[in-house]
Amino acid sequence: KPSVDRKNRIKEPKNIMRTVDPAALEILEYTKENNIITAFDRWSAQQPQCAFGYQGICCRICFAGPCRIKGVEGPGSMGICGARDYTIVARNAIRMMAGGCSAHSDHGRELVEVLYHLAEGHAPDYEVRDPDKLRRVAKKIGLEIEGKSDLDLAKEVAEVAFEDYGRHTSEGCKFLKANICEKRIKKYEETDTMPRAIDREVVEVMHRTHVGVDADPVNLIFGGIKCSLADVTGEHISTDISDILFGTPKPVMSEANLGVIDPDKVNIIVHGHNPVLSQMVVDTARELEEEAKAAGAKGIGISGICCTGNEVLMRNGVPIATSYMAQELAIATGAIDVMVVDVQCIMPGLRNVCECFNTKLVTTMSISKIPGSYHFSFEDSKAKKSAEAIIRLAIEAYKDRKNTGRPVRIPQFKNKLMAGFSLEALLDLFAAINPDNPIKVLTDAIINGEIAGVCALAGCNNLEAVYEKNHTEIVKELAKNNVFMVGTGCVMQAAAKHGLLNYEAVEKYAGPGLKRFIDRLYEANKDKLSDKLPLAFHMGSCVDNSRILDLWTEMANALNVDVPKVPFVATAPEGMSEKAVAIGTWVVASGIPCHVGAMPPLEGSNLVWSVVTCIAHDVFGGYFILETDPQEAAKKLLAALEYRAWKLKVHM
Ligand code: XCC
Repeated sequence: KPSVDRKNRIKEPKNIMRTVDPAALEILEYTKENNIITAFDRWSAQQPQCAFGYQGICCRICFAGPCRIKGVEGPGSMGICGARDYTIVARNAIRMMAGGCSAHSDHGRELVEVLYHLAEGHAPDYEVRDPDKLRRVAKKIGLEIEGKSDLDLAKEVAEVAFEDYGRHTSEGCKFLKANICEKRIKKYEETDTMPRAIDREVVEVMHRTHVGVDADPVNLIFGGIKCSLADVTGEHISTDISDILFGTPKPVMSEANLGVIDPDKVNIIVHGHNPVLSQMVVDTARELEEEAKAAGAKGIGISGICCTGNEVLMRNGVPIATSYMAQELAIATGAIDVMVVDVQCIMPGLRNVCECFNTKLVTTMSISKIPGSYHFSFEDSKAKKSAEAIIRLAIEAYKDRKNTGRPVRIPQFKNKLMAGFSLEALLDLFAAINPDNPIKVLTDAIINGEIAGVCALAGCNNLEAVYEKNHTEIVKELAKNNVFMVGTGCVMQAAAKHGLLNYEAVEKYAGPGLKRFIDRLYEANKDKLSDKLPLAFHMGSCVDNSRILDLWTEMANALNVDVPKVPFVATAPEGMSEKAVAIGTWVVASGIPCHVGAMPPLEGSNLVWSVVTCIAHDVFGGYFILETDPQEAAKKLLAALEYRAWKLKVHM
């Protein structure tokens, strides 16, 4: 069991500043003085949180309840229907997986629709920016590519992706099977966890968790694993089609933290997840730069929050304003004219903060509206027009901000970063050393002991931990111990904000082997890089965890082993969302040890706890490490890597 001290956690004083981010601390002081309520205050107000919910033993699936599990014996130890703790915990957990799968995959569906509409001539503002990627993806999913135009091929790729959402036969999702190794395909077929179609697996989870259906916790969890593998299918579709439409990322320099905001620019924050919107805003802003200048501004300043921020960082070097938990604090700088949002991780609490500073909050998706905000419907047939309207709204808001002389406060904290490491970009770096077998550069470095292995950094912010403390401590500890790190999502925004995505961090924190490895990579590539390489390699948004799956698949194939033998681990130091639950589950089902640093609601059932932390290992080779102490977590991740690397060398 992890070192969770729940009693201490809930006794923490109300005014505690729960972050190590100096910019957030500065703004939190201001919001406190001015009674502006943010997530940090709401977190305190929620304490102590309901212990039943916290442990996953509150059942609200039917309204005969809510039922809570009290004790281990007698009628109170079961729900009204007789459901035991293990059934309730497992049902709640797999419903979270279905929620995560829905979010990632519906985001993917939007992209498939844009690609399809583009091929049909109905999305004139979009184009195929990476035809090579289109051809690589088409080939991988089994399409004939010779003699076909980009648009014809785009339509065929979109059609296969649509099938992955709604196939009625059981051969398995093509975007999954095309990207995993043979042994994993066999494993999923044997364990009946190969997803048939994305929508189908979500529906099946909702069905089997309905009152009076599946009560077997192991059977429930296997259903959740199948749905989580549907989740990674949707993520892969999202990544592949984003690259086709907007370009496959290459190394790019930028900056992160609230200091990137320039009060003399028309400031727009893009927030949410879908590049269909954010990329269009970025492209259109370039064209409307003169209008902003005519209004007296230095230009248009776009910065990003959450994963849509990561999308435009990766492809355009758009700076990161902050990560999920500090989204309201960015508004409280007073310098943001418009925040434009699409889907996921957008706090409804933003609206009140925007009101305090006259920031225009603009929603764009019909499924994601916030009372009191502006809504500009964003359809792919008129995407550019909507983007123009949003930018002109920002220019008007800027004029108003300057005319009224509203004060701004921008904490002077920002750090340089290098991002843009798609799998293609990473392999390209390796290819400069070994053009015939690029991935061998990485696997050889592990076998000869130069680096300890690879760790994927992923996931959100959760105030259960001190904001961004787990992220930064784990990165530093793994670096010291020569772990090569790749990552996605808000953890990489945290790393960037704290100066961990640049070469200075290599000099400061990398162990000798890791430093030698990163230096060697740089030396072989310095002609094409504008700066030295970073301590950790930013691979994109959360759907781009699919790039990380591709990385361990490449490594497993190069080593001629199944994934559970690859010295590869993952961590979500401050996991929070349903999407994180789905990701963690397919990571484990891939055969990777996966640490989570904020406690998921599983503690109410010893049986489920042992399934996810132990039995999963026997079946899939991966398992969860649930550990809230970042130093302990780093030790456990390092031990897992050491064991795998040792075994690998013994069998070489
Ligand atoms: Fe949301 Fe993707 Fe989590 Fe950040 S990492 S809090 S899910 S934005 Ni995806």
